[in-house]
Amino acid sequence: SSPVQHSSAEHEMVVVANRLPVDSRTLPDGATEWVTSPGGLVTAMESVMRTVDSGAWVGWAGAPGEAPAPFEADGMSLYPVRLEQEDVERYYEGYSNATLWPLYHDVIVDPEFHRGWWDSYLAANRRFAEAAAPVAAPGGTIWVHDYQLQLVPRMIRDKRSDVRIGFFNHIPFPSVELFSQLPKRNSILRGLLGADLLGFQRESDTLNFVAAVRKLLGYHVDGTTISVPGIGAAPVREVQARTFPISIDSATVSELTEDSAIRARAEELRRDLGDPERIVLGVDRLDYTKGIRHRLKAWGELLDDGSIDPHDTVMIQVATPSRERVEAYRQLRDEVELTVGRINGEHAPLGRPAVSYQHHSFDRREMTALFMAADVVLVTALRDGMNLVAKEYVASRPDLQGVLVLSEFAGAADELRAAVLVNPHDIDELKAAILRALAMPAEEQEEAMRSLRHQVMENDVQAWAHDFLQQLEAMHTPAGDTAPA
Ligand code: ADQ
Repeated sequence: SSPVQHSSAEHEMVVVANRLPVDSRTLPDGATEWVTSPGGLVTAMESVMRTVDSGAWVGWAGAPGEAPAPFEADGMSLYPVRLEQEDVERYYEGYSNATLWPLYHDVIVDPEFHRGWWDSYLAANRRFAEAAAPVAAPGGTIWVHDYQLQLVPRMIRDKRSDVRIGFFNHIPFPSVELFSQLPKRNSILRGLLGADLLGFQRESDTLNFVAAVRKLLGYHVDGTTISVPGIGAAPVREVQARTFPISIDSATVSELTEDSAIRARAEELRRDLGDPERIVLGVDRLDYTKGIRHRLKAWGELLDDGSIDPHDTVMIQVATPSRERVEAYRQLRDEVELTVGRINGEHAPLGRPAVSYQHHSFDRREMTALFMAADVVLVTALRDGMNLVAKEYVASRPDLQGVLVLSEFAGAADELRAAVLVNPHDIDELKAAILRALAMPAEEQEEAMRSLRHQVMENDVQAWAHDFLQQLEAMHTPAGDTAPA
């Protein structure tokens, strides 16, 4: 790939994430075209990037091997990081998704520990840091995202003492007892503490992190201020750990519901399902943290004991393909598909499903139509940093109808108190919650949905990003005004 022109690459704001916000598409003539992937983070950063003169995004372009040369997209400079096939297997599928992911989600499946994976995580993190450090302007801001890149803040700090460094963890941070299992746990903590501001989804995550720092590193902690001792004669640095619950682009989602084609599609969806009285919907990446098995178990039992009549109530389960090369995900897919097959075999009326199972992706418009058609949405995560599906459903219901059943173990439960909150491990409780949601009178739905909407519309992803960056700005005056030679 062609080299980055460091001297000319001085960006006030640099985002570092595992993935770039674009996907490549090969055109008929063999050329590559880049298409923006409209994730929540991209949306959040768009509004931030508009307020700075020049923004950059550092990340992997999604294909192993040689990285494309830096390029411009949507008014941002994109700096692709190279990952070889072996890095993808060890750093990404291995240490990130088979070690950290299960451990940080309270060991729903056993985390795997392999020394080779750690070496690869370290090397890949270094590559991201080396790509990010030179592109920030003197005194600029670098915002690092998520569990794949926990060593990056410190690595950047070692090269650039003049920049502000923020880190946001999108997934939970586990209790110190669980975190202590992690080989190289102290390196992870020290890596994170290279940042000036560390953001977490819920208050309990922030407290867990601070407790781990206190217990495992023995650093002085005063509330959420952590004193990181300097090496040698270097002064003590103060690092803040705070809570910033992420959100969605609420207004855009809500406005989509006014689109007449999407409204028509919502009605058509119901007709296609045989015009049931009730539609119950689940939307998740096919991930063991999402509690899909628990949900199907509850649903199957409700059909078995006759509490739900499949002639008038249909469940749609959208399960986006995810991490299909990781063993636990293959196994989950098999189990989910077996269970759906069994439920349909036993309960589906001729010619229509009891559970309509969709193992593919939908675009935003189709997703909005689904939310508009759904009388009940089930979010039954066993552990989830936030869960944006819960917020998307609320934003899709300006009509103030529909019921959200929400797991206490999703970060969203801290804010969405008017949902029907459940412990998804308790199948009886989950069944009762589903029945309660299905029976909820319109006025009660309206009251709950009004309160939920107030929360989601007021606190959107733009506000989240601005809040984080404002606090980062406020807490740290960069040491020098010039980048090191
Ligand atoms: P995820 O684990 O991916 O995110 P979530 O917050 O629910 O979980 O976000 C999933 C997104 O993908 C939603 O916007 C949803 O609409 C979309 N999606 C799901 N299935 C889809 C499909 N079939 N087609 C199209 N879109 C689909 C991680 C953490 C979360 C945290 C987010 C953001 O695990 O806890 O909320 O990051 O920080």
